[in-house]
Amino acid sequence: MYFSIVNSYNYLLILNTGVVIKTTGSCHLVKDGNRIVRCKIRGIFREKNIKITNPVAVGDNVQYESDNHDGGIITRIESRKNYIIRRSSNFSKEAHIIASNIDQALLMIAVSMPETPLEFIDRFLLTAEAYHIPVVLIINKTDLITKDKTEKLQSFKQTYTFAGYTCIEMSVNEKKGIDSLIEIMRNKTNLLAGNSGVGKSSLINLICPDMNLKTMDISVSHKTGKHATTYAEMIPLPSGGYIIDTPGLRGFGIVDIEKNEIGLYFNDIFRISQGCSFYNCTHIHEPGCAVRKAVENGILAPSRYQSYVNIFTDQNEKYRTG
Ligand SMILES: Nc1nc2c(ncn2[C@@H]2O[C@H](COP(=O)(O)OP(=O)(O)OP(=O)(O)O)[C@@H](O)[C@H]2O)c(=O)[nH]1
Ligand SMILES: [Mg+2]
Ligand SMILES: [Zn+2]
Repeated sequence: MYFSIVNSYNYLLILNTGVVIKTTGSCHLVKDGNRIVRCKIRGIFREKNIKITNPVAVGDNVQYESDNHDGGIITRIESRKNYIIRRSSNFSKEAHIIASNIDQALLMIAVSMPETPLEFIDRFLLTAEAYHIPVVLIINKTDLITKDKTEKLQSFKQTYTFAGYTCIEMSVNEKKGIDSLIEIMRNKTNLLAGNSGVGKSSLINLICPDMNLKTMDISVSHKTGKHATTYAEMIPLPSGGYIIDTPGLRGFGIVDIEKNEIGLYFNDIFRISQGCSFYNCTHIHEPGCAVRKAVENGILAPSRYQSYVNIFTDQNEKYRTG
């Protein structure tokens, strides 16, 4: 899209606008109607306290200048409705915006091959809640769930349904669970995130057969330490809306959330905390804590409480690293 304004010097300035669908280092692909323009950026775009490693993120609405068909220069990033951000590495003051302006995040996990750590899930959910982004959990690779893992799957679903999340069981290999997800995604911009190897790109290849995204057997990725997907990319859905494929995450470092806010964004803990004796209860040591009591009574999953404590006390470095 473009619109023109007449500036004070009385000549016509053409402003092109579009949305960033892929960024690979210094080159950003901007979708402007049916045109895709390769853009660079001019100047430095800054976020508040933290250094952002990628000033332009997939999903950004931008203005760009272009005087030919080959490329353009991004001159402005419109303010973001929301974004998912994580700290790039431990002890680092740098952060990475995974994607912006999203309607919904889909967190894909697997019960095995590779098993997704629960604290990783809770860290992701906390960040999404803090930015008011709804999350749907996709449990992929259900074809690999053996009898001894069935109980684990049930308890997982119970934990996260109690926390207020929709859980979809899926097997991309057996084409199960796809239709209900397509309905949930319709006409929305959906971010697809999760550990490397859970099957994100495989899912998109199934839904959007023309895409042919690169996927990798996890025995290969384990051996080489490589991810199949290296850059986030926004892809149109045949049923309307978009899905954003992202490179696998190892950990999820939390950015910009105050300690006293953590309990507000764990939906289950927040609900239960209404019964704590102290209004500012941290649920760590205070008497009359309804949250600790709920764990003792089997109402709140111990893993949810443990994730809360680890994030609150800034422990468990394993999941803070990029
Ligand atoms: N058994 C089984 N394997 C699956 C399923 N879905 C995907 N896979 C396999 O899992 C491996 C990894 O899949 P990818 O789609 O590359 O995973 P990804 O999440 O995109 O990984 P990154 O791009 O590295 O983040 C591939 O060998 C897929 O064939 C499934 O439902 N069941
Ligand atoms: Mg991938
Ligand atoms: Zn409490």
